[in-house]
Amino acid sequence: MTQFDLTDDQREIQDLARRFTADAITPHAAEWDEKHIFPRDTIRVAAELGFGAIYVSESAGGIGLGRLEAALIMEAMAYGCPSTSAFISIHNMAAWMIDRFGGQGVKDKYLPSMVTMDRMGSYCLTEAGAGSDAAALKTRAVKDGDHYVVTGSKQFISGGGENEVYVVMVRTGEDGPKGISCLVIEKDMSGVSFGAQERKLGWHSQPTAQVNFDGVRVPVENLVGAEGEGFRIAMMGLDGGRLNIGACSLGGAQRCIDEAVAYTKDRQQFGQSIADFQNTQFTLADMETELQAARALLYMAAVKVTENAPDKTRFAAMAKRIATDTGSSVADRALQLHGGYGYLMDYPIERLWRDLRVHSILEGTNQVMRMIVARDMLRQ
Ligand code: FAD
Ligand code: 2MC
Repeated sequence: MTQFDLTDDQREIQDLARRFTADAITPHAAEWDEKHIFPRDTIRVAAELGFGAIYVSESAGGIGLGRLEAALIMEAMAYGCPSTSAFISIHNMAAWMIDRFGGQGVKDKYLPSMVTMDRMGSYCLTEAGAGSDAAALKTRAVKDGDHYVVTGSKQFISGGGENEVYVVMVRTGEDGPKGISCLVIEKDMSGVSFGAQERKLGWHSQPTAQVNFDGVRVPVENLVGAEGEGFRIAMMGLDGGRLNIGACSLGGAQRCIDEAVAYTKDRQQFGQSIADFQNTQFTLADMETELQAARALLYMAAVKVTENAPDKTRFAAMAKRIATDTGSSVADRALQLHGGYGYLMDYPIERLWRDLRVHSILEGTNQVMRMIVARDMLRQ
């Protein structure tokens, strides 16, 4: 084993995730996409393997692995369905925030059922007026005895309307990042309501909706971290979330490459297989080279986040940016190599193309990723 290889344990978890994907995800993903089916039962089976709490501590019921292992799992599941894999990633992010920063009360209340994914978790940062400028959020939580009273609205929430647990960034103090806190809010609390399901280009196997809070009374015990720490907690959650979204692009793009290799060997034009054209070969070679380069950076960034390295945020941002842009570009070239058939739903490429597209936008746009990288470079 060299320093660039996965360990035996990492290969084992990767194999487990690949087998699960081949059995339970890949055969169904096209139908989930076409009919907009949210595969709750399959997701619960993923949780039985520990994939609902990959980096939640073992003491809280998670499997306590690192971020590289999480990336391997997300990448493997995205080979079958990037949308479902990303949904599980967001749940992991929400569960980790509770485990890492919550008090014993909030952990005991939510983590056992989140680990099994009997209750699924959403991450609520974005608002209509606060997207890239997340610290401008306005959802307000005002203390009233042993409760916070929460009023406001979160936009684009993955799992919105379906999930049971919402990890919500709210304003408890001054304007800007220092006035933000993190609260766990339940679907069934009085005053919680949801917008209509959004109609999207991709990510059809998971719901997305606005989440509204109208005077919701939330026990003070549901505060995660101290008042004013919410923005930092949200950003630390995203360091890992961004790796996972990048890994979802790697997995989806790998599938595109494998499909393109098989298709171009099989498809005959001008009396030969289209894989015999140098254009096809150079295109495949570039797809493979660029994806491997993105994967190498993402795995390195994942190790840095596990080890809490000082430059982990910069590396997570670089990795998210390159993995998601490369993933989409690989999917696009795979579609081109399939010709007209790539555009049809009979082949998986168009679904993967649609699913990967949003990865350059959410969990921080790729412009925001560049902002994070450049700010860190110029700070030094
Ligand atoms: P804007 O911030 O309005 O950006 C518009 C454009 O301006 C972008 O190209 C952006 O890069 C650019 N831009 C903005 N500021 C700058 C700048 N300073 N410099 C250069 N360019 C800039 N959010 C959650 O909290 N939880 C979720 O579960 C969640 N799930 C999502 C699921 C889906 C399907 C989608 C589409 C979004 C989801 N989001 C979620 C929201 C997502 O994180 C935001 O859409 C994203 O952060 C961008 O915010 P915005 O859409 O308001 O775009
Ligand atoms: N880890 C720890 N702390 C962090 C951090 C990180 N990764 N990033 C920022 N902070 C701290 C930072 O150190 C600062 O604290 P202090 O003043 O004590 O030094 C504080 O947080 C404020 O940070 P900034 O000054 O950088 O805040 P600013 O408002 O300038 O912008 C920016 C930060 C643009 C990076 C942030 O708003 C951002 O990431 N925007 C994109 C929003 C986003 O990613 N949304 C995703 C929603 S989730 C989603 O899409 C899903 C699908 C789930």
